[in-house]
Amino acid sequence: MNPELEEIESIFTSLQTAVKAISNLVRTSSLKGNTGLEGGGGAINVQGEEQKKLDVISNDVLKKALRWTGRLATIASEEEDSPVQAILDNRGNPVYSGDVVVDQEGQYVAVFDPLDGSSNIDAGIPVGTIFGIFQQNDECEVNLDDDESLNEVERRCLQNTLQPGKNLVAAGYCLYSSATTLVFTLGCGVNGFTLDERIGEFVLTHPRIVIPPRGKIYSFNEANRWDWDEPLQNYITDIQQGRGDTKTKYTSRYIGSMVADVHRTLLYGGIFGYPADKKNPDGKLRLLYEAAPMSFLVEQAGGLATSGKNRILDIPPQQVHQRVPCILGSPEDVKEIRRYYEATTDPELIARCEARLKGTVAKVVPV
Ligand code: FDP
Repeated sequence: MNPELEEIESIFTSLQTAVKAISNLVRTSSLKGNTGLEGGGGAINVQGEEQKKLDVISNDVLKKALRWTGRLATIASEEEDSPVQAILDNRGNPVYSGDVVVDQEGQYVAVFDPLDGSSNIDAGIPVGTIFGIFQQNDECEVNLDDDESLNEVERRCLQNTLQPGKNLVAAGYCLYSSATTLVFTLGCGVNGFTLDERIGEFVLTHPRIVIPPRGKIYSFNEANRWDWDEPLQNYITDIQQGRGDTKTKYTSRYIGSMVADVHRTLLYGGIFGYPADKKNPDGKLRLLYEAAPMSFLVEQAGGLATSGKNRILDIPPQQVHQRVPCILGSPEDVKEIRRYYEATTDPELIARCEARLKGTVAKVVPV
């Protein structure tokens, strides 16, 4: 481990505690009545999506576990409207923003999707937790000048949070499936640990994960095919018909839970994506706490991650819940698909990609 990162050990200890608890909640949700929608369907998160009971519970579990690590300055989550931070009042007592207690002296920023793929949960399909950790960054280049509605704490909070994925110091996921598997990187390779339920501890089972250089599986929601950008439509047609670089026909696997689809891609190789489509020109996945941490991890395992024309890790987020098209996987497969995007002459697609990289794609909304 990078010696400078020893300090995040306490964050990882808390994360492990949280994902063990979430694993148990997922396994027992039917038995304990934790299936279904929060508030009988009345609970909607900031992105207008219905929240499952387990979305809300998992978010609470993570927040509670990360509280008092003494290392975190800010936390952002899919289930929080805005990043939360603690400040000290003039007597030195913590004043809480949201209901998260974090340390003013904390050096790190945690971003997470507590229960990714939760629309699958009641059918017992694998789901996961995604997380990323940044170092605090007050030098962030996000333009907040014209946003008078933000107070000083909110401004600082947002500046700390809105960092491109290349600034991540750690990232990973926990997959709740036939086994509970924690896969993470501290910026020098990727390791995977399986929860040994007999002793309640994670055991190193997948040391130094390296993604196969080339795969034969593609993983996209093909129902959206006719609304995708043309380069992607052409690429998928070619690999289906054995007209791609390998001259072999690819096969398709799509679970519809990002963590599960990425985990398979990491181990078996191939390509996973949630691209742009006509209705969603920025795709569906969230840049800050889904696409960026997963891209960081995949790159650390020797893979690549792109939004089509741009490296995901270079894209500066402008909003906490900003979406981004995301295609990642084996390096040879991603290089091949990138060629299709690079050859495009579609002015609208080119403009979209350029704007995203410049950080002009979305305006910061008041938190
Ligand atoms: P979910 O909505 O169930 O939380 O990020 C959201 C996500 O799942 C990903 O895990 C998954 O890859 C994707 O959405 C699936 O979306 P589609 O149902 O549109 O394929």
